[in-house]
Amino acid sequence: MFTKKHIVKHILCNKPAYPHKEEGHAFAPSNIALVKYWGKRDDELNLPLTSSFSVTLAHKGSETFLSLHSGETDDIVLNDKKVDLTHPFATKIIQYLDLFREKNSLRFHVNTRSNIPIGAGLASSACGFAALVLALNQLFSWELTNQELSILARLGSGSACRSIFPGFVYWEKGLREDGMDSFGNVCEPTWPNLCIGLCIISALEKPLSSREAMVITKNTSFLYRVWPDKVTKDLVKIKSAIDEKDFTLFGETAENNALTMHATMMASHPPIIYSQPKTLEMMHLIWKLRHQGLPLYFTQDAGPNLKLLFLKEHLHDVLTFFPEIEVIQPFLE
Ligand code: 2P0
Repeated sequence: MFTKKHIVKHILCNKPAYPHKEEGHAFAPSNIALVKYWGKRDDELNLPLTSSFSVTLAHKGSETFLSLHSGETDDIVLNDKKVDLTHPFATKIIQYLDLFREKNSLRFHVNTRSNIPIGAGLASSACGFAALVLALNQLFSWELTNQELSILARLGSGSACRSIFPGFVYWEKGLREDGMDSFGNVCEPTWPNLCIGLCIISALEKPLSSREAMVITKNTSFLYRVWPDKVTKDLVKIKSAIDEKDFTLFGETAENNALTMHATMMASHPPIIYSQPKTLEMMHLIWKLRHQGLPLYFTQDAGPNLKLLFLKEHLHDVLTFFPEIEVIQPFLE
């Protein structure tokens, strides 16, 4: 049984234990899964039961400044406000930083700015941990490979291993017990006219974390037994859709994968439903517009918000019906 500390020690052997610089500074974008990660084979190391596939969101994400701090405790600032160290946002960061200070008592000042809502199913922990590990790499001058950075980010939050890379990213589930073969990889080709529309229905923090919801789903949902097979098939379809630039296959695969994940959650005990009435209203509008000929699809993560999927030539039409969305072009920025 491997712990996070074993993995950190293994990756950082012969690397500097003290910072060489005054400050580490990094930005990491958020990512949206098109074929979802839902359920783990190892809860300690965030090793997934299935591989997954995502698209990275260019400029939407977290920027982190990291320096040493002379106080007794870490000091954590989020969007210019000091965070109470007992708040879950802070405890997660402190526990993660503990992995990197075994033989010394370094304390850190962590200053993070995020341009996405925190804990609202917009992958804030993915970009947060990716930015933190990139900032650590800079501060300590470790010069780690992207593969090593991806593995370290995964120890903070599974989906963070995909946020180390731009564009389409495939997270290989890996087979090893130590998870050294479970990390993100960039997937070619790109899709320059792909657009993602962030449709924020609620930016409030979700009542049940993805981490808890995954465990409940895996342990209690009758439908979970078919989920890994569904993911395997959808991974083949999404890659083929991208290779062939078949947007119908792309949208149908992503939307159906998200709905299957939510159906699997709904069949849990207790049931898990992240959607709100407005989420369903939006889905019906999307289906109606599609029926009328607009190639528009959605995906949904562990929250009520939808991410619209469409091509740039339909931007004007999409904005007519969804004027409030924020549009991201992952391959142009
Ligand atoms: C994903 N999600 O593939 C899926 C789809 C949400 C829905 O990965 O416990 O914060 O830190 O590994 O990565 C969100 O879960 O969970 C997530 P942990 P994480 O994007």
